[in-house]
Amino acid sequence: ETWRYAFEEAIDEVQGVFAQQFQEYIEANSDHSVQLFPFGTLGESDDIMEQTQAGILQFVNQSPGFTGALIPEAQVFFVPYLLPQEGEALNEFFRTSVAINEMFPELYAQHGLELLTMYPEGEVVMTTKQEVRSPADLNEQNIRVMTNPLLVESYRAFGAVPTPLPWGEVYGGLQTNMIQGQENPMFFVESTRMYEVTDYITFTGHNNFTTAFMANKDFFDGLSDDDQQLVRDAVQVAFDHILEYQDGLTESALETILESKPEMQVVHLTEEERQPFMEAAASVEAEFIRMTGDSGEAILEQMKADLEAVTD
Ligand code: 6CS
Repeated sequence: ETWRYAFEEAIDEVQGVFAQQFQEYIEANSDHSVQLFPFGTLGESDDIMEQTQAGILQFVNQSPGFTGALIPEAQVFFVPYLLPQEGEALNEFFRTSVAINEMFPELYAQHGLELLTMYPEGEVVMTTKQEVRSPADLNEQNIRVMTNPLLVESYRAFGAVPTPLPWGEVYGGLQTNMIQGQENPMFFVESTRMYEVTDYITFTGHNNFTTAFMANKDFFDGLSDDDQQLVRDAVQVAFDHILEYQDGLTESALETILESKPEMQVVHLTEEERQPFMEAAASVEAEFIRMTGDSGEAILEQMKADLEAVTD
């Protein structure tokens, strides 16, 4: 049997590396084959999610940045300064989190999706046309965000004019100055050449980029026990590989950017400069609870407990 698997990035970007590892494991350990559909081959992120829910695709990688409209609780990943940016504690959090490994699968299941894993894609940085040292610097700047109501709320709280757009419109939007900035992990800033159309990279420390890998639930439930185990084993192998693969990736991507564009300005906000952004985060957390009620609050509390367990 051939399984169809779409993701939101190119074949050599993080989601593509994960997908290739999954494919390799499945094909080496069974008679199944996996057909991979990188970004652009089947449409935008929302399109590949619809195709998976409809059963046209068996597997999809979609970041919570686009799942927020479908599963409001998934927006928890956009409460600023909740997750550590990178590092062993963050990896351990993804491995052990009760919120991720037990609570979220139930929510995804309500939408016909078998959540198989979530994994980090690196510290989120802002890339902008103007220097950003404070929320005041973002005033009247159109900053592109993924189509996620809470992420919109974050950038509003950060002082910007948030502009939700699908990925395919970002490079052109920066080129034509419709938007003046965006946020993404460094590897993606490099691979998609965001640095060509922005002049500043700012480490604000407000987040890590989280993504999620899932299957169509009817398809998954219909698999034999052996095939379900095969899929889970492949996910485990790909998960371990993708964490190892990303070790040092932010740094090496930044080096590549600076080789291509030495005049790119790189700003690390100081603790003091981060303060107003951290203060803005409190209102975003309150908004998350307002949007998602008891269910969201329970997830948020569990995530905090999960984080505490790995940072002690
Ligand atoms: O910003 C985005 O829309 C994209 N960013 C990453 C790192 N992966 C996929 C997503 O579409």
